[in-house]
Amino acid sequence: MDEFKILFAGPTGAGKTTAINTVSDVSVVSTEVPRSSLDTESEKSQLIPKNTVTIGIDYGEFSFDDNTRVRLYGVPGQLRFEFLWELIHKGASGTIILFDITSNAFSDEIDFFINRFHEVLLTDKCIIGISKYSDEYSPRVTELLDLMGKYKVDVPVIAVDIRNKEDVLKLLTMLVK
Ligand SMILES: Nc1nc2c(ncn2[C@@H]2O[C@H](COP(=O)(O)OP(=O)(O)OP(=O)(O)O)[C@@H](O)[C@H]2O)c(=O)[nH]1
Ligand SMILES: [Mg+2]
Repeated sequence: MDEFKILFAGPTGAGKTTAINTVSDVSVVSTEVPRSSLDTESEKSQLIPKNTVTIGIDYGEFSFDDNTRVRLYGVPGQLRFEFLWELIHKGASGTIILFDITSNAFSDEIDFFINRFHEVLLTDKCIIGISKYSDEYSPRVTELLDLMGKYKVDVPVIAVDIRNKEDVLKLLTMLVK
């Protein structure tokens, strides 16, 4: 049996929890709680902040076939849980960093995460996923690609609807095959 550990990282609201729920074959272990006053990041990034946030880890599994299983881990996007990121990244065979292209804090988010995950982006199998994409946001993709160039990061950047199983599987396939 080939087993892969895939980490979903990225800012709050990018879609990490949704992505894992979209593809998991097993019921997802989730640590969602109602948003609290501590969660100021959602207010900065989302016009209408989502109701719940992850405060622990998301865990799900997906089997491509009898011999290939992927274990999916999502971390909380908020900075007050940053200490969990390295811990959960340990032993990962691939990392997916998701960004919400519509976020009001997009520039700050890409800058922070490209730097925070710089070592991972240079050494691991990684993909950057763009959620909530529409053509009006194409200048933001250019901004991201420019930033990646500045930091010598060369990984695929893919627009996905993380609510769509085929889209999330496309990301997983690129990391495990
Ligand atoms: N309209 C729209 N909504 C989307 C799209 N992609 C994701 N969403 C929504 O965006 C939200 C993402 O929320 P989560 O999956 O909880 O985000 P998260 O990255 O886990 O956030 P934290 O746990 O707080 O770090 C969900 O409500 C999704 O349904 C899209 O393409 N269009
Ligand atoms: Mg989450």
